Amino acid sequence: MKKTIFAAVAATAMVVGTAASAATLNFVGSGGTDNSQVLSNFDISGVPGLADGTEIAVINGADKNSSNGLFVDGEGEISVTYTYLGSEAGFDNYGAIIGNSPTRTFQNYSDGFASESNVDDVAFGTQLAGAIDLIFQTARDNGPDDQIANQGGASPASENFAIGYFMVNPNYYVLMFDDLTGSNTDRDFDDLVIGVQVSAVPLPASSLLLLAGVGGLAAMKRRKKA
Ligand SMILES: [Ca+2]
Ligand SMILES: [Ca+2]
Ligand SMILES: [Ca+2]
Repeated sequence: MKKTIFAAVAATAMVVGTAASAATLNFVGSGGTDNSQVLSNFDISGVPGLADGTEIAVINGADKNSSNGLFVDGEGEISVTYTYLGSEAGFDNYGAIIGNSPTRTFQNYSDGFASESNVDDVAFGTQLAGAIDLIFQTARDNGPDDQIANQGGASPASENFAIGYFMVNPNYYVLMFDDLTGSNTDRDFDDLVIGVQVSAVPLPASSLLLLAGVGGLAAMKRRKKA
């Protein structure tokens, strides 16, 4: 009887683990005015395949809409790991994961925010299938910060702001913020660079606890018998 229950729990846990095993990233960039660009003056090293001459996907703040951006596909809760990869910028830039609080998760430390707390090189989150929750912002001394979000919307809605997207593999993309063009044009996409990695959430903690509980009960019964 107990063996049957244990086997059923173990089988359920395996099914849950299998169902959550696929999590992939998918970039959508339809309708943009500058859908791609070949990198030049890119000064962040260490990302395989990403260097001057690499063609990246691009969306700017003037043609952004909520159907574009980087999306994650998968079943149930999906783990997302955000990694700060570098920055070359004259402005104070930061990247924020919308679901996190406080919001300034990554920054380029150029000045002003050096004392900001809760800023780190790696951040972890979980989410359901849908748009990745990342925004890039340029801090201003006066007025609201200018920003562009992965999942749609830029403020102001200007081509001054753009995000570059580069696929390392179907589970890992690099998102590259370009903070200003116009009179300061460089479009080098290295003003704040964040890696986004997704994976299925491993065997749910609740299933592991259940297994441990069943095991513990069995052990207790054995001890009582002894
Ligand atoms: Ca550069
Ligand atoms: Ca730039
Ligand atoms: Ca730059």
